[in-house]
Amino acid sequence: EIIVKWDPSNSKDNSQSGYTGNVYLDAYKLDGTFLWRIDLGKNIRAGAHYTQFLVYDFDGDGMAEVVCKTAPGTVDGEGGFLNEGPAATSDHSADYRNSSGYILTGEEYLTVFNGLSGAEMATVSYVPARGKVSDWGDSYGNRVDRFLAGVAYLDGERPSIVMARGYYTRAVLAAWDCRDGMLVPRWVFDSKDNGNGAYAGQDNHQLSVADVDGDDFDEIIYGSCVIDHDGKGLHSTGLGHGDALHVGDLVPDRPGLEIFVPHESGGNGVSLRDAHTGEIIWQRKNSNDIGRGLTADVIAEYPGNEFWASSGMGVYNSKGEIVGSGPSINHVIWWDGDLLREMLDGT
Ligand SMILES: [Ca+2]
Ligand SMILES: [Ca+2]
Ligand SMILES: [Ca+2]
Ligand SMILES: [Ca+2]
Repeated sequence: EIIVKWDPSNSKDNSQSGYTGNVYLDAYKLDGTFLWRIDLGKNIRAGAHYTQFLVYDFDGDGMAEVVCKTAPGTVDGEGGFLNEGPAATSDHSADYRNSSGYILTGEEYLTVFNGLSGAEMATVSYVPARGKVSDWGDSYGNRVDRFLAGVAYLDGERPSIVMARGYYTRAVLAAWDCRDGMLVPRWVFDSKDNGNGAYAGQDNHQLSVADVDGDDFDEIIYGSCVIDHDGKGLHSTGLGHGDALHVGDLVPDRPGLEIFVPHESGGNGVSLRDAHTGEIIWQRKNSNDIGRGLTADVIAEYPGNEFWASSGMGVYNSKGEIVGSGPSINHVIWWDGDLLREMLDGT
């Protein structure tokens, strides 16, 4: 099966005001047969940063569930309004959109849906609540609604749901397990909590999941910081927000995994760091917003991966030495059957 998120043609980036149409999640068989539609309703805005949905077998029954943020007015795949947990008392006719099209009031939920039918299984209040909009970096509603999500084996055996809010300032990650038709909280990490200040403002437009310390439990790579499997901070470099990140055994002759991030500000350029300790292996500074960065093994004569980024930053080998310039920066692919990768762009 395939799950498709339909954004309306008037979908908006968070930075742009205006009303948007409804967002749908549709399920199809691979032969195109339509299975069900979830209509997120008028109180979920359409745009790239609002709906991060996960499709995975979280409860271990052999079939995938669908998890995403929902609101009063959301209709499940069987055609009914949400009615579990806090949604049992929702006013589904409420319209929380303000005159600029932002949704800065009203209840926010997290719902798990049955993958076979699209039926609501469980709904809980979204963690964290939006609280004061300006706590997230602005008062008009851009940064409060930056959401990320991922699947992680936090206990080393079964998959957990990780839902996150905020990355320019305050950052909160909430881990949930789906057990016996319920959403069970596992932990919450909040950069506002005592001792977590170094973790504010460090995240990217995405997160990654990897076991960076080799204990068989997954960690969350949250841009320039990493959250341990138990919901505690593991490290933060303080190099701040970036638009891309890559984690893996990028430098094979060095033990463990490495993380490559291009950074947006502070002249921080690009950094390669130890994924466990956060130790900077090398950094190349640049005064620009480095909006693109990519890594892959593309040159055989240098061991391991090469690294490149926008603003004319060139291609570096794993030691951080310049070895080339200018390939495209969006995607790489194994195209011609050897172990070196090729560029994929403009698709
Ligand atoms: Ca399942
Ligand atoms: Ca681990
Ligand atoms: Ca390595
Ligand atoms: Ca290489």
